[in-house]
Amino acid sequence: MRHFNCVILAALLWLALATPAQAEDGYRLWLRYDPLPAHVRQRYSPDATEIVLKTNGAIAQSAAGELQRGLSGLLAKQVPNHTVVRNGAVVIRLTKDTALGAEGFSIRSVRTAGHRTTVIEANNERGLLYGAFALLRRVQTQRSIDRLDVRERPKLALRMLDHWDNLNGSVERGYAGRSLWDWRTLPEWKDPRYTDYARADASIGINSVVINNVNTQADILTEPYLKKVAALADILRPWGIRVFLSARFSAPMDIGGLKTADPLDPAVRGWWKAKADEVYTEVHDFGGFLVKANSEGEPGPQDYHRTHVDGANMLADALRPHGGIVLWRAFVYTSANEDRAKQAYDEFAPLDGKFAENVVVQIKNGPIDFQPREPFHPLFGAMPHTRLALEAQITKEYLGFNTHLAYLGTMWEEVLKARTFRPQQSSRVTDTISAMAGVANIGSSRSWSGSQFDQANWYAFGRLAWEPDASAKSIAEEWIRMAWGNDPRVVRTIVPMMMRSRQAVVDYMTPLGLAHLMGTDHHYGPAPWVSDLQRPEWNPVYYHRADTNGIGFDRTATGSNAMAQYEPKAAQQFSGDDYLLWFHHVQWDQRLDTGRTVWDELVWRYDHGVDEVHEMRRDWAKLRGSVDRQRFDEVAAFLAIQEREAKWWRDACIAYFQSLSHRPLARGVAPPEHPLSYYEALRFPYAPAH
Ligand code: BDP
Repeated sequence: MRHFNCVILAALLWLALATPAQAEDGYRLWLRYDPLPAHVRQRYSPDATEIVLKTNGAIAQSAAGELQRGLSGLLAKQVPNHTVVRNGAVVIRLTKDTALGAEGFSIRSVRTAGHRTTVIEANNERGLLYGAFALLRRVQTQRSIDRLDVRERPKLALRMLDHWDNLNGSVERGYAGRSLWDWRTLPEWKDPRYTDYARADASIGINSVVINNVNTQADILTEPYLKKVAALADILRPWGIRVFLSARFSAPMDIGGLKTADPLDPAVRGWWKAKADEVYTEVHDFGGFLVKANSEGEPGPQDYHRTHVDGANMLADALRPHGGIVLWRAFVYTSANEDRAKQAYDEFAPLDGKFAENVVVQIKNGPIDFQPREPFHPLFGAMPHTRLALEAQITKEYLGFNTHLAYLGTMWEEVLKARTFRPQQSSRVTDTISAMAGVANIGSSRSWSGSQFDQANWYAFGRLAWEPDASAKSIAEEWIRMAWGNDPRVVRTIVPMMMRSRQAVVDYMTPLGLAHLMGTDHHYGPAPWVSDLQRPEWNPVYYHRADTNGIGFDRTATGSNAMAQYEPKAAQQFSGDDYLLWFHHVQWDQRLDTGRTVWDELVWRYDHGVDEVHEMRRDWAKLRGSVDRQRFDEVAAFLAIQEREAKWWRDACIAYFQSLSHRPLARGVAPPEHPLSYYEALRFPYAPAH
């Protein structure tokens, strides 16, 4: 009996040691702070022994608290807060160093009163916070903190997440559960998760958050909601984050009882002024309004024959006394007779210089709508006298939702570094913007983003908004080290998976510059055959223009001439196959540089995309046992879904395009699994988030 008890005890002990206290589910994001291996910890042993905070604002306290938490975890020892400086102290203090700007920081190894210390300095507390996270990042990725002399400042002043969260708790195009914000229990209940969210944002330099959907109800501007917004603002503020709201242009009518929302009507202008005053009494550092106007049926100034300038400047006037700004979106397309890709440029370029100085025009990365690949939006560089924001979509509405692994760092790098050749010869997209806004991929899911790898897109967005010249590859590596650990084999395996992943999606969904072939409304899966929707530009056939002779949208001078919206030299960047069918209608038999005909190349790319996913699966399988079990399994399962859906895309698109091209498949190419009619008949009434 005694022996039996001992065996049970031993078994229990083994179980307790072998099972982690809490399975890894991704909740901790990249802020995992698990102890580094002992021999690595050694390297940091003379440093980081205590935190000395020389200033006492709330944001600085967040910085010190996070450092204490992070260093204690990583170095597996208590790193206390102290008031006196001793050997190894991390000192956090304000300074006056104009070169660091409002949010920059320095981290230096210096001797303070004979002691060896690491000093984080900034002109204001937000810089201290970013400096603290930068130091933690170094330790977490096992870089030296010896002899440091680091100086950083963000290139863009406004680094923003746009949540498309609705007041009923759903998230438009959200694949990560419900909204983070629980409007029913706010303002009383301040879910600790809000603070974890703020920490994650701050760690990558996000300083602004729009908390509600661009397609919004005006109710968010009523008193009860403003109280809830104020509670959220209080939680986000110590992490350097300002709250913005999407404002519905018709609010003066919807909730104000006015008969019009005409921006030149004195009563309307008065209403917005009073509303702005009210918002600022609730949230003294409120950021401003984001507006989707006269876009996809949303109300706007054109309803009253006024211009975007009239609308934006009216709101700018109301916010100006308080230091607020207006983010006015340029996502517009209304004319059935004009190429959709041209319309935003045609409407906004002539308005350059007319917007108030506290208006920022927010432009999607490409001229259509967050497609897997688009050329950069021609408005970048075309409005030199207007502040511009680049809007990217972090949530992968058009890139396989949360179950497809697609690292978007490479996509954003492509657009940010694209050369506009205006206003200067040397200009790139990044030189033409003062802000970046990312449509968030965050929700109530335990992993925040609905998948482990979609966290990388949140991370990369913030890091690129801080430093748009950073390389997507180094950001990927940094994230992997923080989220999956520093094991060189893990890093070596995941970096190429991530770096190739977005091109794989392009290839199995919309290769060679195709766009918008997704299912109607929900955008789940392929539907290139759809041609019966009310407006021409809602139909995939509008975009690919395939028939028996050829395929592609002619946007050269013989077609819509959208090409002319770019500087001629900039347009040269689109001469490769990646943009072929975006700008040209070509014959199926035309031969490309690859030696294949357009038809064969199209099929080759579809196949290649599927092959790439197959390889990602194979590479991931090699990591079994090298990363924690739960996250490993989730990624493996999602990659299996991705491969199945990639094949579905490939098969459906080849079946459809072959029904038009009437060309045979090259030797060795597998025919689609089912006839075209099978794919056409698929229905998805429960596809998420639309
Ligand atoms: C489209 C989305 C739609 C958004 C719209 C926008 O499908 O849900 O409302 O963008 O950006 O891509 O306003």
